[in-house]
Amino acid sequence: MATARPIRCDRIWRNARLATLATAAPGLGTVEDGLIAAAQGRILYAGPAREAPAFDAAETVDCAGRWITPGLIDCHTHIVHAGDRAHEFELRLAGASYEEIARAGGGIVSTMKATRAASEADLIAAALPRVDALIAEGVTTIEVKSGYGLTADSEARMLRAARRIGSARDIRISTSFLGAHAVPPEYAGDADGYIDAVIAMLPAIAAEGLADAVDAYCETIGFTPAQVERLFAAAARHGLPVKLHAEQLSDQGGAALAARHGALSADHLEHLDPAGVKAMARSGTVAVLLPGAYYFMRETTLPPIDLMRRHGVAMAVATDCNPGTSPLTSLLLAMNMAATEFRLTVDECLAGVTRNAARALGLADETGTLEPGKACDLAIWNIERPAELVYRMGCNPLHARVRAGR
Ligand code: DI6
Ligand code: FE
Repeated sequence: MATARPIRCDRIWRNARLATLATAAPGLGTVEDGLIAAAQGRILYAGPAREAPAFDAAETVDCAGRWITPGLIDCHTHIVHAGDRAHEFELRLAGASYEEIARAGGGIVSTMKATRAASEADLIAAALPRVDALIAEGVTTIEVKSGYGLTADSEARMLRAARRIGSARDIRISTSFLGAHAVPPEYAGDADGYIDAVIAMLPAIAAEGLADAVDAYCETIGFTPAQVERLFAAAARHGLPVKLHAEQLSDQGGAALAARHGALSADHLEHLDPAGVKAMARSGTVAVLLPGAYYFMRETTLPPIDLMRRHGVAMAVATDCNPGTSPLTSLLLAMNMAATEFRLTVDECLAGVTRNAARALGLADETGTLEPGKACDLAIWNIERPAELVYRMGCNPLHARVRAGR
């Protein structure tokens, strides 16, 4: 019988242990003696070397037994913003409350002022060191929200800056319009009027393709479910998927509202109730856990992790990188916090920054697992076992990062 001709490809990674996170595989979908082949930036094969077809590769990389995971995905960040809130951090250490700080012009409003005063180039320059910190840990996709401009021009400028980061660095950027982050001073006391203004921002943002999703902050200090409902209906009219900051400080029924709108994700969820868990399970809405904000704000109410497990709600883990409640630029440390504070398992943490994070961004067909047809986004690690990626704090064992096969 004629032997099959070798399949031409651009690159092969061999002599590697794979954590494929493959959709149907149990646990991490590990492969002991694995091989990955890629062509034109896409994965052709990822699996046991002994079962691989013959490849004729332009380049072969011997991984010397190192582990390979999918490139990491940080699916919830406010990484584009100007200024910082280090002074507030000192005030809080000295005993000031958030209300006192907010009344003194601190909080989101202080970041809003700095962001409104920044040019697009300033915003990019301020974000790049934070983006580079994530890239250094093997991150290949970052979600970036607006939400510190709170006017049509400044929100669009934030989203343009986010898009341009995807050109300034070899990184996939997913953007979320978060005009409904806080009520700006010019609308003080008129949250409904401001939601009308946010809805009026959508046509231009959609026409320019600036947002991949629409997000909102459903909270006592944010927007009510009724206001979020109006925004989500408008997002649907513009064909934009939605996601929601929900149940961070109280139970507003935000997650159930998000689930009713088929939201990609509901995020934070410390105060999520059983009805919300069931609604998310039914709609397939991903639970994005943000342990950095829980830790930094010294929260004490844990998200209902075990209930979400029992109902099969997919859980993701992200940094929530923002200057007020989670100035965190390490997704590895976010995984350690998710395990240490929220008791996620190692497998759940790794799925939370790969396969489930991709789902939270509507990118499940594009990235997040080592499977044929997906982008060849890889992280290659100097570790003996995957648990090391969650166990250590402040250590980065990345050996190499591959984005779209390069
Ligand atoms: N939840 C948060 O924790 C941040 N935004 C949000 O919706 C806070 C943002 C800030 O304090 O700058
Ligand atoms: Fe957030």
